[in-house]
Amino acid sequence: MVSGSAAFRATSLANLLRRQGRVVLAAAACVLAAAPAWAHGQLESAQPAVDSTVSQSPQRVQIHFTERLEPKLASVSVRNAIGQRVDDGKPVVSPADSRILSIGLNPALPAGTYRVEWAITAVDTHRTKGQYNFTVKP
Ligand SMILES: [Cu+2]
Repeated sequence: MVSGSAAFRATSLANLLRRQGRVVLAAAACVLAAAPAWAHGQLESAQPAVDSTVSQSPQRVQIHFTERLEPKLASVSVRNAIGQRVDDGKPVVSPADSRILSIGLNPALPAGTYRVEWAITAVDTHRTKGQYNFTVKP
């Protein structure tokens, strides 16, 4: 026959194990969330290319990501050296390939360095962001 206190101890142990199980699960989730950057939507390539110099004003900035994007949660902006936006404010995720995000630019950008800032949520729900420059030098 199990005494009251033994039963209590057994219950406590079971609760402790359950709690530790949750801690282990939470830790595993953290490790997964902190998985290497390649597991999330990262910039794969861009036109104009990252840190490139182009001789003609581009009509659009187009970024290829490593993962498919949630179109409603994708943003990108392009600013000149004094922080003014030079894009049309309408980021587009390609209907044909949801890894491609683009935005139109003002016509005939003057010579200068432009900063592209992007923020996306991949279909795996992970949000990533980044920025890079390109230079127009006719
Ligand atoms: Cu991810």
